[in-house]
Amino acid sequence: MAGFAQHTLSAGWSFRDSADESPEAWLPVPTVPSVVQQDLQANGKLQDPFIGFNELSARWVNEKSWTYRNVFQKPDVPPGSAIFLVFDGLDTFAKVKLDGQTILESDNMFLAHRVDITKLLEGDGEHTLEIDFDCALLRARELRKQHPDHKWVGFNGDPARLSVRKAQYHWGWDWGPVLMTAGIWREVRLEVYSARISDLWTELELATDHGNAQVSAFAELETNSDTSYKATFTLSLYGQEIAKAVATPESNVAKATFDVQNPSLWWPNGYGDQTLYEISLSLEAGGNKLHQVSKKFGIRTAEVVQRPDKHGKSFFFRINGIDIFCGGACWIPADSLLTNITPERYRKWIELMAVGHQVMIRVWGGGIYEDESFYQACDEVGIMVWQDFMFGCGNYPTWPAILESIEKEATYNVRRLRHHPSIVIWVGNNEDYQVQEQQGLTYNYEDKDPQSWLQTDFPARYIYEKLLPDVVKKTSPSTFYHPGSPWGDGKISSDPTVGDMHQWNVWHGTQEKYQIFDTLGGRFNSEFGMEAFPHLATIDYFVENEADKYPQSHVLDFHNKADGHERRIATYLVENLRTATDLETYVYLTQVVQAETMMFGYRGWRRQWGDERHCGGALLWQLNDCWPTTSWAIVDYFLRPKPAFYAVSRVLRPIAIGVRREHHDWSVSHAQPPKTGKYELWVASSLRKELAGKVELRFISIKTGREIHDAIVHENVTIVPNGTTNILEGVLDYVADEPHVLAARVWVNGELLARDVDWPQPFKYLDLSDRGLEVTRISRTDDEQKLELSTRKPLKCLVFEEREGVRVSDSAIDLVPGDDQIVTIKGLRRGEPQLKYKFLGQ
Ligand code: BMA
Repeated sequence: MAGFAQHTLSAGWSFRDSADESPEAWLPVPTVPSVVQQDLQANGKLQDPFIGFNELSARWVNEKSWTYRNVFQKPDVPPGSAIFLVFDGLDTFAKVKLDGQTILESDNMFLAHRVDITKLLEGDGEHTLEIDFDCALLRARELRKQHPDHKWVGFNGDPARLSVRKAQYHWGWDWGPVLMTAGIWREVRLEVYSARISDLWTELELATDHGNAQVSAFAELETNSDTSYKATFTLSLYGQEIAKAVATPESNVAKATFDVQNPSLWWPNGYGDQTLYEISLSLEAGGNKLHQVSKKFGIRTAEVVQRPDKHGKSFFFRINGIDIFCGGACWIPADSLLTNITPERYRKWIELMAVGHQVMIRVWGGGIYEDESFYQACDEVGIMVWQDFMFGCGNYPTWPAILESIEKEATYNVRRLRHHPSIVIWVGNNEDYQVQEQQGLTYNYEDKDPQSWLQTDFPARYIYEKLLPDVVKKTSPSTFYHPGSPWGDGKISSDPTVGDMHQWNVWHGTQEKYQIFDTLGGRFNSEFGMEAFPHLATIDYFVENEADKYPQSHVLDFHNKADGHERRIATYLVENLRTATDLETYVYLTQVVQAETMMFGYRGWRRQWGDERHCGGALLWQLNDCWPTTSWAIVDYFLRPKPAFYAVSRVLRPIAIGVRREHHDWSVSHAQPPKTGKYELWVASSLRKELAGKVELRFISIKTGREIHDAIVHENVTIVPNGTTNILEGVLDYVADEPHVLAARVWVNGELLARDVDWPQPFKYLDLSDRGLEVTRISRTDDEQKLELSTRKPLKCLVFEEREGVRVSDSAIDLVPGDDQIVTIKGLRRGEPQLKYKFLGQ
């Protein structure tokens, strides 16, 4: 018997508009996987839709159907083997024909397919594969029309999208263009085999003392009943085999159990190693090796702790018995054209998170179940994944065929991803319960009969509270399932005492001041955000005319899809900063606002972690962009971090210090200065050891740079592990004092570990001219230099230019006299111009 062979069908494709049957209509496809917009661009039929207003001139593509064709040679098929055509993903309404015969029809882009084509390929030689992709935009509208009784409501994109199992952001979102892709978006190949390992997975039991782990390995096989097989499982660590077990498969299942003594555990970044074990299975018959499959997995436990406490009911993650404050970000697909994203680009995104001390990423429900390489990077770097199922911002329909498709989709994707130690939670949807609440759709928590939910005007409750949890329980039983983001045990989804919460009353909603962000949080803040412009270099990419490079230009507005963005950005700018009209300064100012907003949120929520896990984590909206745009992203489409990235990174360091004065709302008090006010100082630690530290607080005049009081120094402070140490409280005498900053630092064993500077608010009232900044290069090698920053007077938010290939160790820096800071710049070659920088009031 012959072994498993595969032939990727990436070359030799052509495509055409399905309606154009002329022979000249066929155009070459550079490579598959691809989507039609890419292929049209490659043929000069479409301009880069990310530039200028090109999105509009690409609209015609959205309304067409497309046909892809490949003529291939029949591969060698040894006797006893069958031949399968395998698709890892088709986007979306696809009819697949082989030599004119329909062999597959699919309407769900999140599914893979496998078709036995042995019979059809009986004749040798060439065969023609043709795939018609019907227009998803129009099909969605038809489906909607066919179901007039359903309430088609939601936010973002045409509500007809709810009828189609295709990435929902393709219909346009409040950060993304309408680009309806179509095509073979994941690998397609021929597989030839007599027997196959169709799945391989492990289930783990880790002893509470972590002294040993039982690893049960399972495999599902496709075999012939009249052959006897041998299945050999191998367990390895760092490429070395550590155990082996031979099993005789029974009814297409093989199983082995390993006892691993003193296992090396998988930990999130910053908490320990990201050890990955490898399980492989080799299938043999009659001395022939038929197929081999390997998977990497981690040994760890992951829990979501929900227990009653003084704040309500907790919601936090515990990994290997350690409570972990989940500072991180929400993730959207990294491109509107998904096939643009390479494994290297995924890797860069995930590595950037680790640099920023983030430990959790939330794969948001309006995108896709991500590529294998995304989760692999998360496993290796130690970023925990909060994985939504792909439903977002709508009232989803539940006719029988769509429910069946959803069940297949969920089962396929949970099976595909269940070995990744990074995935610690599956979540039913994004904000669909908010749609239910806002639209007054039926939801009676006490009604526990799933069939009855299907009869209501919110039938998708059946998906989130019956279908999906059943799939997770069956397929990945040790992974926690949560019905929605946000969701709070059937209470209103904005309840701050239970479950997770999306806090949009800064920016959207009531547009609260960002200075009070921490008071608006819940038990786990899985979304909150503030927009900022992307970097100038990114703007240069999509704004073609110099004349359009001003903050409110038509094309810049076009590259901001958020409702009311002008007035929201303007509100936060006008409330806080002296505004500007030149683009460069304007970009910078919006970024200062975003950095401050994120800092105020994270800093306070991390402090609350120490108060009985009042806040279990914070995932900002959003890490990334799918095209060059103004959005809530803290890193823009070209992976250029905005200042907020650095602000968040500082607040999430293993040891962080916080100092803040009481909020005084200047606008409601008619701009009268406060007469008095408290301040507080604390240290947050995510380390497992108790530490002894030294803490210092200085009071420095903004006008003169001199200290207006003696500094307060506390030697030998005990810093509690994995929590918050409240160190100081005091009262500021505003009448006697001149405007001053509170500058705090903490040292452990003589090493300066963290700083924080608290400023009087708002910045617009402060005179920040004449700061006396000095930037001195103190060392340089071929690709690294160190700059020393010093100042005569307190300075706010010094931001370095972001340049391709150049990394700065810190940016968005607050600097005070007597505390010089050193910044390392990597990747800047000799002879290249120095990085430009900007600070507030410059
Ligand atoms: C959240 C997300 C997205 C949206 C964002 C900004 O609620 O779930 O739907 O892009 O708000 O409005």
